[in-house]
Amino acid sequence: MVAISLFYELDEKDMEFVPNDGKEGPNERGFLINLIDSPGHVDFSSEVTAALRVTDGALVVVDCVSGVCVQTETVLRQAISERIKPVLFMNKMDRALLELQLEKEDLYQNFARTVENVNVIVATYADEDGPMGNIMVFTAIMNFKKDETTKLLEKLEVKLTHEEKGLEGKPLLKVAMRKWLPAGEALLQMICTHLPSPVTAQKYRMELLYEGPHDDEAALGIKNCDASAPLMMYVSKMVPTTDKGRFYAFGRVFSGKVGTGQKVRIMGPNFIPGKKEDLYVKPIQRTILMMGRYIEPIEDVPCGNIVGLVGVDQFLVKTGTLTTFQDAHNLRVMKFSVSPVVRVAVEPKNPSELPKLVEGLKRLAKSDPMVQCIIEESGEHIVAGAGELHLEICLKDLEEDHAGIPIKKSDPVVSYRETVEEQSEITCLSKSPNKHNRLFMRAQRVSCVRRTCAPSALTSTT
Ligand SMILES: Nc1nc2c(ncn2[C@@H]2O[C@H](COP(=O)(O)OP(=O)(O)OP(=O)(O)O)[C@@H](O)[C@H]2O)c(=O)[nH]1
Ligand SMILES: [Mg+2]
Repeated sequence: MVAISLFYELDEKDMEFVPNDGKEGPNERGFLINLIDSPGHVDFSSEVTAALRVTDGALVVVDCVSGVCVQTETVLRQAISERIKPVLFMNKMDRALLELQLEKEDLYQNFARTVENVNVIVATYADEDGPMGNIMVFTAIMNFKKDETTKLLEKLEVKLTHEEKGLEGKPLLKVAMRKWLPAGEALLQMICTHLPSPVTAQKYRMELLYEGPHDDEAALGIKNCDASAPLMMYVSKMVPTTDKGRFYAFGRVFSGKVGTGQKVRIMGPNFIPGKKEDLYVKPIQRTILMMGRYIEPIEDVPCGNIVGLVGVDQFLVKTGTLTTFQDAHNLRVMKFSVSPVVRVAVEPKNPSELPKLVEGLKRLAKSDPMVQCIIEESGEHIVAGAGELHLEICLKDLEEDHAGIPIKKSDPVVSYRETVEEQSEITCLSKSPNKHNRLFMRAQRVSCVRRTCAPSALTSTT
């Protein structure tokens, strides 16, 4: 995960597209954008969950050659269930043009299909009248014909230098695209005009985020994104620091302000209001801003922003709520779309290094939102991850980084946690992508003696 904070100023003429937050007077043209990059592979979708919790909008990038894939659907579903507004960005236009050599019409159909597929997913998972109901989709579409290039470029008011006019093919396309639709510019404009500000988003996100009564001081502070209300912050991820074995507690301030030296209540996921379990009251050692690979110290950070905290990692395992409000309840724990079902037993190659392994496992557990490090009754140390790739990366980190010792690993084992108990009551229907085939499906229990094909499927062509 990489986070960065950017400042962007919209042109005066673009300001009319920015919805007003209900504030008096004209909107300001400057925008502070907190950007978090998360991996796309399904094994790491817990990283997506952790990033979604602390943002209000999602920039979903779809490669226009591959189109909408399973993972696009997963990410969109996750975003919508957290009431995160998605916008679509299609990239790799150049590949569609240069490698696939698609004709105008095919190209258009290709792009239109991606947009349609995304809209179908959004319509499937969003409430009719909820805040996700009306999604703006921004697409950059272009149809190029080599012979018409000059005319087209004139029309688009793309001015080329004398040297650039001599280019052709891919280099020319690159220059023209950069001038016509510079990706960075287009992205930032889209973010500023279509994604909600924290003031807008927290109004409808509070009821999903807060476990306590929806009218207490914390709830109102979150709902109104009020910097003068008590602090409510959610830590969604522990980010390793350069100081070996230590982590920044990374999260979002939803209400009030967090600052260096401030005394806060640190509440883990098992905290119950009124009890002392999973609760620490400690000062914040330092607050920092994540700037890609670098960090910058910052005195305090008001609600609506993401921040890293130094010194909190000792009191939280992976996630938690920080507050200055005595009666605050927890911010709701994140709901992951994957579970740690692939398990491997680990032991040190050299038995005397067991303490290092145990310490390493603790660090590994902290560093990843999903991974579980368990000690079985037999004394075996188990590492459980969301998939084989996820486990492989975790074990590599454990060996090279967290424990720093050679490790023996068993083969991965998948524990099945779900099964079909009885025949399903309803038949589900699905259509193939070209909509010509209908698939009807019912689940039923597989008998132990007779191994039949479990889901009975029936296909008909319409
Ligand atoms: N031709 C072409 N290649 C692109 C374009 N955009 C990105 N790429 C290439 O696609 C590859 C993958 O890009 P990444 O940014 O790593 O993709 P990602 O989605 O972040 O991947 P993960 O983080 O692993 O999920 C890189 O080699 C990029 O250079 C584009 O518009 N055209
Ligand atoms: Mg990436």
